[in-house]
Amino acid sequence: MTDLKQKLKGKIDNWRPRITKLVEEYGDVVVDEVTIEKLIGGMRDLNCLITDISNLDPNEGIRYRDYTLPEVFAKLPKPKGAEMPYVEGVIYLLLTGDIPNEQEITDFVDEFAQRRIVPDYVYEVIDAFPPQSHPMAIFSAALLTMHRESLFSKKYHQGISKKEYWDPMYEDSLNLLAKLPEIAAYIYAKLYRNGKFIKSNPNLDMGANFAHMMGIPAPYDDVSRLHFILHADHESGNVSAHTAHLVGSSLSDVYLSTSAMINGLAGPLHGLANQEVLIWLHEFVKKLDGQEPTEEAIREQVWKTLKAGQVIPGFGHAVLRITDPRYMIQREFSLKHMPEDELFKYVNLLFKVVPPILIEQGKAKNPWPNVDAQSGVIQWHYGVKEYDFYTVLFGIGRAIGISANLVWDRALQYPLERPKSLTTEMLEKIAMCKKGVDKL
Ligand code: NMX
Ligand code: MLT
Repeated sequence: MTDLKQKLKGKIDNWRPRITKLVEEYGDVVVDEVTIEKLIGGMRDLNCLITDISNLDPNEGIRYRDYTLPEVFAKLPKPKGAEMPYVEGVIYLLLTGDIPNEQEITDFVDEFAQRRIVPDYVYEVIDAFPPQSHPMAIFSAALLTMHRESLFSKKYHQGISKKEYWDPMYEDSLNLLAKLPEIAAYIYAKLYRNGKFIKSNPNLDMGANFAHMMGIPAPYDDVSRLHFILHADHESGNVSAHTAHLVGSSLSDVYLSTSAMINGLAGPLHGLANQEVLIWLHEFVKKLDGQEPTEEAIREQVWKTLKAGQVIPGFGHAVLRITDPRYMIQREFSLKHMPEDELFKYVNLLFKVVPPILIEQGKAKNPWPNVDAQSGVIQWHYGVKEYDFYTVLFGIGRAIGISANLVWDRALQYPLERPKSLTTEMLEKIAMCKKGVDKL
């Protein structure tokens, strides 16, 4: 057993009695109320999930294992000469709750690189997709195909004890995560580079290796590290994380669960918003036809979008009530590395102009930008101009949090997720009864 796995085992053994105690001694404690508004309104603000991997405070932003993002970036070890930490460090952190020391990260980076080889049939499946396919559909299918590699599935059918589920789940998770950059870079090469795929380099860390396979020089290695770390987790209620947890709760393996989460991430209200931001921006740039963007012109375009009944992509959030700290970190990176970028100038103006308009319109509960308002522009700057690929990059990052959750879900033996549903008539009857009226 590796040191990391041994450490994880110790943490799991210590954690299990806490969950048992909560259920056995405090199982009847009421945590939240289910109102009709919450039920019909997409369960917004309903406290009904459990995870220890990350937590989202509406007024602070995400914490990974209790570390704010600035703390994560300051504390995680970095490759020599790099501005951004090892992505492998955030995998370690989310799994164990610990910041790895130099020896631990070196061992883990080596172990991780050994897991990166992708079976040939995955490339064949990718090649079989028609060229017009969206990369998220290809990505999801590629992960689904690898279900046959699952150690968890194999052990389950051999009759492994429930207490041991987490172990093959952990192996599957690392095996899958290590292959994601390779699969994504291959999809990119197939769709946009006439199939010219650059083979991976096992001597590089995950971020540097991805930049190498994309054929983009430094600082794209740091851009990749930044991107994957920022997108790793956002507690458990977002569509991608919740999907993976739900699918995994039926004891589907990491491959099936991660493929499913990619499908949820591919919606325009969730991860696809990073692509939508670039589409929106480019329509506007085209309209201006070479003129410098002004606040007035942007205001007009924002109102036009809103009056057409559409959303402003990259703004608003279901939980956050401040500017997303992930936006701010990317903004600081952009101010440092690409302040003169044409599109960044637009993004800068949107940051100033959109929130007051959304406040004036009075609908969005959060008028501030989220992570997707900034991420695509950085990719664009460094040469990844095919914006339908951006959500694949989000997916690589998000798979990190997903798999840490799946390992711990199995370790703590969380059961099949199966809430009860009601009909409209039942809700009407409940409303009449609680309000003491005969008719609604
Ligand atoms: N532009 C215009 N209207 C908005 C926006 C926006 N950016 N954000 C919210 N609203 C509207 C929303 O459509 C709703 O309208 P209606 O009452 O007509 O249905 C109203 O404001 C209230 O919505 P909220 O309660 O503020 O937001 P909700 O929790 O339902 O949804 C989002 C959250 C993120 C789906 C929403 O803010 C949105 O559609 N944003 C644009 C898309 C986007 O950037 N998504 C990415 C989110 C981050 N991620 O990576 O997943
Ligand atoms: C995410 O990172 O998943 C998004 O910000 C959406 C969310 O948290 O609801």
